[in-house]
Amino acid sequence: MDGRDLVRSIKAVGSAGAGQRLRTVRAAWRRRRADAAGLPPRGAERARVPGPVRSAEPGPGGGLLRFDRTVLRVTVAVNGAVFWGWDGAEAEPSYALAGRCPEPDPRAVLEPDKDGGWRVVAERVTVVVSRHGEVEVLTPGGVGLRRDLPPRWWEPVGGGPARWMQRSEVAADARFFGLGGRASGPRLRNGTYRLWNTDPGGSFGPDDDPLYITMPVQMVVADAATHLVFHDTSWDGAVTLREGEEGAGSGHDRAGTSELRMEGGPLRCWVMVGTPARVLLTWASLTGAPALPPAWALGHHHARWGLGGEQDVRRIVSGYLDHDLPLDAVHLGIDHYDGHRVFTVDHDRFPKLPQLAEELRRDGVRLVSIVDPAVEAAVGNEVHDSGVALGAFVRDASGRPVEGVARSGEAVFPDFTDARVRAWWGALYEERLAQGFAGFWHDMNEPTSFAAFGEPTLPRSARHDLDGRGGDHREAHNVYALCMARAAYEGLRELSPRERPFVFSRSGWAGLQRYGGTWSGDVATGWPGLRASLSLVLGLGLCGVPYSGPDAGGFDGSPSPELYLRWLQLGAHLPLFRTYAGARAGRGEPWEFGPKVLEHARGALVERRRLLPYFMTLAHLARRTGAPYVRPVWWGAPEDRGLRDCEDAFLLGDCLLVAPVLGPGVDRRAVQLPRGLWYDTVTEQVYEGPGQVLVEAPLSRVPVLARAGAVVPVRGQDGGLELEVWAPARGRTGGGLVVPDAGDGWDEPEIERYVARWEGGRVVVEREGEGEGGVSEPPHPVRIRGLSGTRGQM
Ligand code: NBV
Repeated sequence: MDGRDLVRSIKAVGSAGAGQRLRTVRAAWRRRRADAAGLPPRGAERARVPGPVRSAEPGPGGGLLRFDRTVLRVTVAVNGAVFWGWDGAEAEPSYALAGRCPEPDPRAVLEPDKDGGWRVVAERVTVVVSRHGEVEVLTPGGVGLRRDLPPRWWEPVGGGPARWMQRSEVAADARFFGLGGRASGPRLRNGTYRLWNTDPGGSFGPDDDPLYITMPVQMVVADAATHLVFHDTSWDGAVTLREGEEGAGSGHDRAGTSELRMEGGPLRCWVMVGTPARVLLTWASLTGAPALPPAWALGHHHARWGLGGEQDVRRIVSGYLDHDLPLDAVHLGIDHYDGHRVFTVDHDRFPKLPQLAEELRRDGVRLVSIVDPAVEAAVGNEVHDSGVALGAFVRDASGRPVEGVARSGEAVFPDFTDARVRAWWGALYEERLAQGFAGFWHDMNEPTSFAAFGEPTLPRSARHDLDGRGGDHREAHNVYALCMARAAYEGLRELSPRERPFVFSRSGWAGLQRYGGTWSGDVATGWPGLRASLSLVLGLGLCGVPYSGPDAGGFDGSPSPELYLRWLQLGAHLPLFRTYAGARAGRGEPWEFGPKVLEHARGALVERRRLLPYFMTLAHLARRTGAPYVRPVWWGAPEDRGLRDCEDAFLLGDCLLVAPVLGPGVDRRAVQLPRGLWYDTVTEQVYEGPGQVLVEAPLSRVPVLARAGAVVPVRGQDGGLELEVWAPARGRTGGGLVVPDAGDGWDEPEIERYVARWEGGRVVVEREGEGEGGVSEPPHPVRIRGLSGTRGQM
């Protein structure tokens, strides 16, 4: 075990009682024994490289290249993405892909290239394979974006999965993003990033890596183009990144490098090229559209570990009402379970949960339930017994259910990679719906099993169904939570067909967005934690998971009033907006931090409610286009290198730029602006980008700037939809999309398109595509802002 594992286990187990501690010692031994018996030792290995190419076999969208010691399949799909798989690997089966793999592009043809190599020329990308198996991806204009050197394999002499390594080079100016949720980003610095979903145990800060969601998805942003590369294998691995260096005109640039080492699994990858928006559109067409949350899930949530009981929930809700603070959901954690057992209720403390849920719903507040995958291993526990009858739990190599440890004690773990188990588990949410819960918070699903030493998860030798293929935990681990989310999503679709499922999950993998979102997990209370929580949201969005947000206030401590407020102000501008109170902290309610914080927190909460139609529009656009709500400031101008390195601000959709305060004692801050005119949404001062400007950031708010010409749908005083339109620059037009949403259900709303332009001395806003001349009066009240035109300090 490495030092980090030890620290993790001590942190995770530290607070437990003597009985639990003993269980974790026993479980750690069991785990070790299971792996010793169930996993053959690695032994001697044979190294292999492709060798020279021998022949080519053109096929739809590309073809097969036969090398001395391997076969390479290259295919360009109709969505413009390129797939290649070594050793003949095909794109399916895959846990990342949504449904069927896209058809090959019939126009893309394999043809001979120079020096005995081959190439496939397609509309958006050219792929060149050298005769020794180097694979290069170029823009249609012929600029190189990525060069993969011939891969290497190490095969156990006695048979078994081969380890492999793929080294790639990217442009000297390229920057790396993604790899799932990383706390030190969003720009990924030089270093090694492990690909193994991990509960850091206790809380984490910017230096902790890996965390709950890892995925072999890199977004690489360079002057020539942006590309996303996905190595479709769920095995344990690590990526070492090194940014390149430019030789300042000397012509001696050093390329950036990425070196991926995997413990097993197919060596196959997808690459998509274009603008960031185009790349994520292609990615979403491959891995699935992000699930649409119900409107209430875009409101304000409050969670507390250590809830007393129903009275405590009522106290929280009336606290919000009495202080005139918007609240949309309260989350019940493991302490509402009976003895920490999933799908149960502690009836002493929550005697009438369905009634409570009903009452709260009348006040517009939903209840969200935590759901842990671990099932107490006790005969008489209904979930356990029905699971045993089905053979639902993960087994060891000798066929016995693997016993780990969870809060409830000794526990077994459903094998979500088995379709029958997913159906059984999904049906269990009926009990939750009957209790009145409207949403689901998946926790501990890396999966975490407490252990006194070693990794706090299942043994690597544990057997999984892997949808009929059969395999072990080395392959199933990283997709465990993804499959759990699928089970919940599909179960809820059946149980409650008229409602949009609301599921968010601590762990996950590529494709998680199909079923729901995620949150920061146990981010450490402190300013570094606040910064880390923004990094996670940005990075996950670039990997195709657009719905996430931090636990405002942090997981493990009592934030200072200032930190709490700044975190809340950040959260108010992120998709999942949840305040959180840890087990040993205060209650994390806005009125706990004094009258000044209360007043400013109210400002942030009210503003979030006002922006709800905008968030809903962004949710619809994410579903249709894969574009995250929260985007790095370089989103529309990835070639602007100054923006590429900016990590302390973000774009919220096309209209707003949010510059959160990430440190103490701040009352103004520098903001890196993309090109164009931007209005401070409070003072209406106007700034011109590109460039850096200084804006006011008093304790009462974080700076939010609106792009000139933006049409922002907001909630008016009467609750109806209004258009807040920011005057376009003189001589220019503006506009935007609005998606009016019914709040829940599956009716497809019509997308409204608006255009804003100057007519004489006034700004006119029209709806496009309707009425005479193809335009009509907007069906919503319009408020024009930014007419004063005062120039801000540059
Ligand atoms: O359910 C308790 C906590 C939860 O509040 C938190 O959000 C999770 O990330 N949970 C972790 C379990 C912690 C067990 C040590």
